Amino acid sequence: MNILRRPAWAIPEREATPEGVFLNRRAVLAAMGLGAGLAATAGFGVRSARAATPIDGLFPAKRNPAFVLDRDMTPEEANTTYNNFYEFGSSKDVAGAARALKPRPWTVTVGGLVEAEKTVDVDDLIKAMPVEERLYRHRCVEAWSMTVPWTGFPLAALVAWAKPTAAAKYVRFETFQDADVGAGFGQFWYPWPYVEGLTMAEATNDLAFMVMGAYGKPLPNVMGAPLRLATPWKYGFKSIKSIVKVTFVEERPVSFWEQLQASEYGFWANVNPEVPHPRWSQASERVLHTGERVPTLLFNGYAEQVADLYKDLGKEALYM
Ligand SMILES: Nc1nc2c(c(=O)[nH]1)N[C@H]1C(S)=C(S)[C@@H](COP(=O)(O)O)O[C@H]1N2
Ligand SMILES: [Mo]
Repeated sequence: MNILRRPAWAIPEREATPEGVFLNRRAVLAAMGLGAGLAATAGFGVRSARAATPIDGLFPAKRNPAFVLDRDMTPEEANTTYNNFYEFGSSKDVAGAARALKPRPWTVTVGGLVEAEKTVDVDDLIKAMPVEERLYRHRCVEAWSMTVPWTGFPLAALVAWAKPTAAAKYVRFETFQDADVGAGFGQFWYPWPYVEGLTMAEATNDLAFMVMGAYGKPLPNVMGAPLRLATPWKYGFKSIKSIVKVTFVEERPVSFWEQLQASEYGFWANVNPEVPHPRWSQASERVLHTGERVPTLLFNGYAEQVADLYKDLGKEALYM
């Protein structure tokens, strides 16, 4: 059994889900030199609800040891049953509705102020990138938090691949929009599609991470399959899910939440315990699953990596 490279955050055997069983079987087959595709066709009792994907072979990715956490990993079960994904409704219980999302085949268009616009299959894009695993904190603006083992690649690598021109000042991200897939699109007062943006300096900071997996396998729909962003020093709404477009632009993008309520949700949205939301304190947060209350940290604990990005922007509303 020692060929099962069980990651440290893995749940105890007795709590293993069918997916966990599937993952371990694939690890065995991989160790034997057999691919996941062969496993599926050879009838090795694949009981997972999750369909095989062209990126299954990238898991488990090597963990980047630079990212260590001060708290336990949020159990996967907790993470996939309490989500914000307004395309599927405004409750936290959207995992069932998100099954309607078809994350493959999926294309991503990378364009705007670039040498040449490219529309690529998401898996071809992922396979061209330096994939690794990182343990990140995540702080929702609603004052709850979680910790996640993400698999992905630095956004900086995507930026380099896109070859933006000198005129590019911001990166704008857009989520899919399809009223046949998500009931949320019927809520006409929301400014669909979901849009987010970063400055070029933020996008090329090492912390900005494009995510295609979590808990050692491809992203579940409800967490933003097949490709999302993770900007852990900012409030969670910046971490846009199910991305179809990445556009390099000169003008600052107006994000989904900013369009909806600019007095409460700004462009920068950096975590700061000393700057309250207009309707609640941001001084502490409720840890998902444990329910524990812990103090919130400046830049969600990532000040060392990102504080410099903001040192000359004093007049901006950096923390909302
Ligand atoms: N497209 C899209 N992206 C989104 C959201 C959303 O509703 N739609 N919610 C955001 C918010 S508020 C949070 S806290 C995180 C939640 O990510 P999770 O469900 O993986 O925990 O996704 C962010 N990205
Ligand atoms: Mo959030």
